[in-house]
Amino acid sequence: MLENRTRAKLAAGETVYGCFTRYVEGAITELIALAGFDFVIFDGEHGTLQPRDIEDLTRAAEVRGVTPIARVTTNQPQIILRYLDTGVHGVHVPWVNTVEDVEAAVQYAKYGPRGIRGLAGSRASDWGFGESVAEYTARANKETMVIIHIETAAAVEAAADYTAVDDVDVLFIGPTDLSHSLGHPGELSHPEVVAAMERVAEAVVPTDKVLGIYAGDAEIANGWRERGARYLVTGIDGIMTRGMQDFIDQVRS
Ligand code: 3PY
Ligand code: MG
Repeated sequence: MLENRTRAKLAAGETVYGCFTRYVEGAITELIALAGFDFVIFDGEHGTLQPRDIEDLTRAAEVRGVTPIARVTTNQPQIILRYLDTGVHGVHVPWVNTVEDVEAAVQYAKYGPRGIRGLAGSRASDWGFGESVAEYTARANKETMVIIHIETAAAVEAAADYTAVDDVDVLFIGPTDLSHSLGHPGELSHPEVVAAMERVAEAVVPTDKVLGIYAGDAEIANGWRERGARYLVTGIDGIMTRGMQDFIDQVRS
C-alpha cells in the first residue's frame, strides 16, 4: 500500500477532485489519472466491479499515480474487508443511516486496536514482503480513508452526530439517492433537496470532517467548493454521455 496522496492533500487543507468509474477497463482508470484527477473511485455499488476487478484497476491507478478508492456494496465487515484487501486507499460506504453504522464502518475499515478489520497476507499488505505486520497495520490504519455517504432523509437528520465519530475522513452527500429519499427522484435542484444538502453542509463544514459531494458538472462542483466542500467527485458516465450527446447534436444540426 503506497502513500495516500489524496489524504495528504486533504490534511494540508487542499481540495481534491475524483471521478467514479464502474468499468473494468484499466485504460479508463489511466485516462482519469492522466486528466489530472487526484483519485478514482471504483464503483462496486452501482456497477459490476468485483474485488478481483478492483485489484487490477488498483494496479493501473498506482502506475499512473492516482489514488485508488472503492465504493463498496454495503456496510458489512466481510464486504469492506474484501475491497480493502485489494490495496485501495479508502472506501466509500453508501447508505449509512445511523451514527452507530458510521462507527461500525470505521471499525470494519481499521485494524486493531481501533477496529476489527480482518488480517491476512493480501495485496494490501504486499503479501507480507517488506515491513512487519505490526508496521503494516499501523500504516494501513493511517492511510485508509473512510468516506461515509449521507444520502437519505434519516442521514441528514443524523449528520451533526456523524461529525463526532473519530477516523471518518469525509462526509459525502449523495444527491441522487437523497432526492429519491425526499420524494423528488432526480430533482437535485428541488428546494427541499437543496435545503437538506445545505443542512449537511452547515453541520459538517465547521468541523474537522471534510465535506464531500457528487457533482454532475464543473459548475456544480465549483459552487460546492465555494460552500466549503473539499472532496469533489464527478462520474465518467456523465462526462462521456454529455460529450457524446454534444458531438452528435452538433454534427446533426
Ligand atoms: C448519489 O448521488 O446517490 C451518490 O451516491 C453519488 O455518488
Ligand atoms: Mg447514492
